[in-house]
Amino acid sequence: MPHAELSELFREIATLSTILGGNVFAIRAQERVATTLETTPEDVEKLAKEGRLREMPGVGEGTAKKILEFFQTGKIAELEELRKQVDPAILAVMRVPGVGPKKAKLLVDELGLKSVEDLEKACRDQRVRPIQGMGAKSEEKILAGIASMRTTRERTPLWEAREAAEKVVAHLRKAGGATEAVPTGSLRRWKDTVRDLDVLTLAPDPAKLMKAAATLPGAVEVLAHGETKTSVALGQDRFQVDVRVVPAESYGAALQYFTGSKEHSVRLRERAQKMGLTVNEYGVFKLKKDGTKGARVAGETEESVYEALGLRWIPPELREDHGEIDLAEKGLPRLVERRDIRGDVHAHTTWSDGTASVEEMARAAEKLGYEYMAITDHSPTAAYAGGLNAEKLKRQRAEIDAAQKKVKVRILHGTEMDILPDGRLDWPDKVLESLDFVVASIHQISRSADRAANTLRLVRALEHPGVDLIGHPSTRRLGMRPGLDFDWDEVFEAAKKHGKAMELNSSPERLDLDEIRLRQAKALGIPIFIDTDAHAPGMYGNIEYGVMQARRAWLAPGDVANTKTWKEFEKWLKHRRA
Ligand code: DGT
Ligand code: CA
Ligand code: CA
Ligand code: ZN
Repeated sequence: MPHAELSELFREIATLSTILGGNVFAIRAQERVATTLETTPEDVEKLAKEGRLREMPGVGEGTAKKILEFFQTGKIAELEELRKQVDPAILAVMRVPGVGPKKAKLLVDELGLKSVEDLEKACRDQRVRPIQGMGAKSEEKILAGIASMRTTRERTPLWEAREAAEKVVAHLRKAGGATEAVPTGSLRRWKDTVRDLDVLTLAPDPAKLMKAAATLPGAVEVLAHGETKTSVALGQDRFQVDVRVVPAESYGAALQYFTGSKEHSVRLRERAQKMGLTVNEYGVFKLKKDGTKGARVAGETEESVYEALGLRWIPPELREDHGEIDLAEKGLPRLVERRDIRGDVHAHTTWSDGTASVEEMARAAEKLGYEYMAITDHSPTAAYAGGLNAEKLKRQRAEIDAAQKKVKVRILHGTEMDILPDGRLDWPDKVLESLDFVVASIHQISRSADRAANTLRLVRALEHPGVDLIGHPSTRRLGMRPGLDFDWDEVFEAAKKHGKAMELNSSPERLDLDEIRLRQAKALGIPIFIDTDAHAPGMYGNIEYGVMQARRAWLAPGDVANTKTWKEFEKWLKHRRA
């Protein structure tokens, strides 16, 4: 099994050695090791433990030592040393397509570049062509490379941004000495996708913090570098990270300001004005008669900022100017919380494309304190996902009965059944009647189908008495493809008419229904199940994403069907089936 991380480290050794003019044969050897690690069928860590690393092609004594070092310490000292010796500007310039390590070093050395922007300017000013081996053509090519590298996707899925943020925060604490480092902006507000990452920090040595920000691992370009703000582009996608450092006394005000949303903050400032106050990222201040700023009244904590404006603290996920500010005078309505969730009704096992058994999934649900859970493996048409046939479904029931004897959590035997392109269902009625819970989902996507056909597909499924819940209704995959085009009014009307529920699929790749549709469904009184579509026990934890999105849509516990106790839920199911 390939070891991607180690492979990348060896590739980095080769690249850095090339820049530093290392021995060509030694460099080739490192590259070979990188390729081996990238493609090996062996478990490298196991080989290391058993002292068998040298059985891998191209791995000699020196390499084996480095691999062992990596497993023991998490790093390779030689690589750390090389990283120190190489000018980060060279690494940044190397990310321009068509610019290799040697050319990057030449350009940086000859032109004193600090960033890709400097290189861009040098090309425009025709300062590259006089360099030995370069010409007018080279300038053109470099400019084209820079342009292509700047065309990136607009928004990044929240889960990816959160993963990046975790690394950024760890680096700023470790290398920058940050005492506080928190992601703000849309990420803190749990928006399903974010444009960029805004990190706010406190640090005893702000210059050191800014330097750490400029040298974030994976940074391909430093976009801005100042005393209080540094911005970099990370990775191939050039995901932008803005890092700010503020004085401790304005931390709360800055946290509020950079969390936004802009609309929320604008509304907050209007309120301040009426109270004879003014708010900015440094604090809340008295407003003097002549309109200038007077004494500071709050700012150290976020709570103090809201308090100075006569408000209770507002959770970030609600800060979108949807009426939260006026309500926060007296207290916001009680919205759904993680602890309200009493069961997860969408999960897969090894019977189809999950990684764990029925019992393992049930135990994981039980550990979360759930009263009930449903096993919903795929139906026959979903062959690519190991869809079950009727015979297997029967055997699965036996396994569920056996598992039920060992756990307290109530296990429902369900299915996630494909809704076929014409709206027919993948299981015959007789099978549906034998199941405890039926999720119906669209998986095969036909881009040629139009809005009317898509709508009919869902409406037909909603009309069928055997269906309880529509899974990931829009079919969107964040950062990959938008949802299908539906007439949502018609879809929700059918759900309402037939007493069906709609899913908020908490898989961070989906988060489907989205906020807007959730509000629409809530207004119509359509029950929403927040579930995870877990394919492994650890994935039940994704419920947090769903709950936060539900809160952004202002769903209360009563709007969410799986806040019901098992008794209530059982009644609901019986009533539906009667
Ligand atoms: P996005 O587009 O996903 O990055 O969304 P945000 O909300 O993270 O937006 P961003 O990164 O432009 O700014 C972060 C926060 O900083 C924003 O939520 C509020 C604050 N902010 C930025 N620019 C302005 C501005 O011009 N006026 C106000 N009032 N606030 C701003
Ligand atoms: Ca942002
Ligand atoms: Ca920003
Ligand atoms: Zn599923």
